[in-house]
Amino acid sequence: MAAAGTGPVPFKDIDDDATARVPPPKEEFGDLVAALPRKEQFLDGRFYQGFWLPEHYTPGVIAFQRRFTPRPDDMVLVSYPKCGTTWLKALAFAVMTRAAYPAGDHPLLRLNPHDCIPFVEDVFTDGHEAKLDRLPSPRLINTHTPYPLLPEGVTGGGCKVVYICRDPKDMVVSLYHFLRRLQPDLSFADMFDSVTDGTVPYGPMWDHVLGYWHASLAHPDRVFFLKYEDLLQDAGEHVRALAEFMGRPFSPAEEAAGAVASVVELCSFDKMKDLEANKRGTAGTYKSMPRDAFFRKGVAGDWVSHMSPEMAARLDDIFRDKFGGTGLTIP
Ligand code: PAP
Repeated sequence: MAAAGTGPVPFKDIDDDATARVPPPKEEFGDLVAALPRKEQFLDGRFYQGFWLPEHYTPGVIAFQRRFTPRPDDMVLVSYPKCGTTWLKALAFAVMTRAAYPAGDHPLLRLNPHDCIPFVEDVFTDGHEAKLDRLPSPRLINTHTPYPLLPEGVTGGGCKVVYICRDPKDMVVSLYHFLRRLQPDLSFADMFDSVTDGTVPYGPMWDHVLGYWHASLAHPDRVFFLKYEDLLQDAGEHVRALAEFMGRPFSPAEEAAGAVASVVELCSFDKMKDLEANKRGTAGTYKSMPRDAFFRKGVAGDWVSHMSPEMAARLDDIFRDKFGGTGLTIP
């Protein structure tokens, strides 16, 4: 049963014990997944409907695709991994809840952004999807699912979608450092190759980005496209646009009171990195990551310290070629 509309509230604050679990979809979709092409790599992949999904999450993505029905005021936050997921989750949650909490008592001060907004892949893979029904509206949910694999109710216009992407060179460096926290002997060259040949988790990355880019051009009223680098350059401007898109524009009184700057400050890299909630413990249920792994450098252009100019040019050439004629550029 859908909960009444007093959201968004942090997903972590929904009572686990009161929520029935369904059997994890690993068994239900086991035969389907076993028949898919497989690649063994740093995160083993399965090729499903044109994309290399992490094998562990493939049944969960299929369950999401087949079973999720959006509410009209849902907001699905989508990212390519390591392209600004955590930041977007924090900003969207802060925008939507800015009037609900007294200054100094915001959930983002005690909870990691991933605890506030559920990651669909974890939720469905763990058989915990009924917990989504208990979230009061409007709900914010997050996924890395490629556009063509989204539930029909979402692509058909049943709710809004926000997407964030990033320079692929910085994405691969960020992914490398992230996964190295659990696999210290990870090879940067192998990871780089998987980006260029499209087998990286959720890849090909160019098709992931283009799916959302084209959707945002076709349906600007319901698909909002953001770039990490643009947020870095002028967070306030993009937070205003995000709030407008989400149906919660900042009023002149809020503008005068500095509400935009407050949201930007609450979600800033330096502020978030320093919070206890983001320093200790783990986030995610699959390969639980130390929370601090989500806050590394938070800059654009760090690829220069990991990639030769030849590698960078190779990646740029591939993406320029794929994005050619679409109006989409890489930073
Ligand atoms: P995910 O897709 O696995 O959830 P995601 O949040 O997209 O991860 O990636 C983390 C990146 O965002 C890190 O980039 P880096 O490795 O190049 O440093 C992280 O530092 C950056 N990041 C996290 N929070 C913020 C923030 N508040 N502002 C700017 N960048 C951030």
